[in-house]
Amino acid sequence: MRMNIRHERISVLGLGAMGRALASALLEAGREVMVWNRTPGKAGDLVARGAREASSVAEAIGAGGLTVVCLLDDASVRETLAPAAPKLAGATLVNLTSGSVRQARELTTWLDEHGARLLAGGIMAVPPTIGTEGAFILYSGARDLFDRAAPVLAPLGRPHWVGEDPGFAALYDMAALSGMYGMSAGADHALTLVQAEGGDVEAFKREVLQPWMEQMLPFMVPDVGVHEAVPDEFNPAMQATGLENILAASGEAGAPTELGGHLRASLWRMRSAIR
Ligand code: FVH
Repeated sequence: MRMNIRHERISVLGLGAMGRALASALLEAGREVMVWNRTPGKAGDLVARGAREASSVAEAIGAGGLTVVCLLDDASVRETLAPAAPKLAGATLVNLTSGSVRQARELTTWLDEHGARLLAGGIMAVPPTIGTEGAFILYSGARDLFDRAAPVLAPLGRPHWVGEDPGFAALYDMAALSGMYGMSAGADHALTLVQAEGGDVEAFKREVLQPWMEQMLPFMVPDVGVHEAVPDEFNPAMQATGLENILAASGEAGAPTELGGHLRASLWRMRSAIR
């Protein structure tokens, strides 16, 4: 059984945009890197920089260190690992493929049945920011595993453990993405509204929207559904009325009005609850 993580050695399964960025950052940090990708021909520059290319998944997993998995989705992870199942005993896998809470828990169980351990992950970065100061990676799973793996993985981005439950990295990853997409949707709606009324979209974006969003970020109400957590300065009636104004202005301009639907319901619910 390979129970010790050899800190200098790491395999990366998957050489898409993210897998290549991960392998590159690990090489940069002086790790001994082995790579594998379903479609050959993507390892060229990494090999030129010192990576070794595995001819099979089993070879990459058997190389002796951590195996980072970064594929398209859970189905591709299962498809990739299944043929190597007999070789999994004693291996430690770090799955940085995006997926759901249930998928992370089920993968942990499946690996456990094959004598392998999983540290589940969620990447809070994009390929060009891997290894840069702002990048961080969520991990969940056994704390001892995280403590041993974190120094090996640190060159990818600040390691941040979010709990023993293997599903929690996926949970926080998805929730954070939801917040990001909400902001993007809000920004997109704002620009649509300005454009619909003939405003200068570029100037609005640069001079108003961006500084406004930056100023407001620290004041975002984390969960408008949790009534006990409503801060004093957050008056739900005022917020709900403000949102109604935005929706009315959008309707007048012919811009979409669906965006605030979920928030509108939450705000009015909150208003009734604290009346
Ligand atoms: N790129 C990003 O900005 C985000 C940032 C946050 C985290 N995500 C997640 O990272 C996973 C990989 O994303 P990616 O950007 O590397 O994705 P692609 O460039 O499309 O590469 C996909 C790799 O997956 C391989 N693959 C696909 N299907 C299979 C399969 N059935 N069996 C084996 N491998 C498979 C693919 O191989 P190939 O097509 O070259 O043969 C690529 O290596 C992802 O979960 C993001 O959500 C990235």
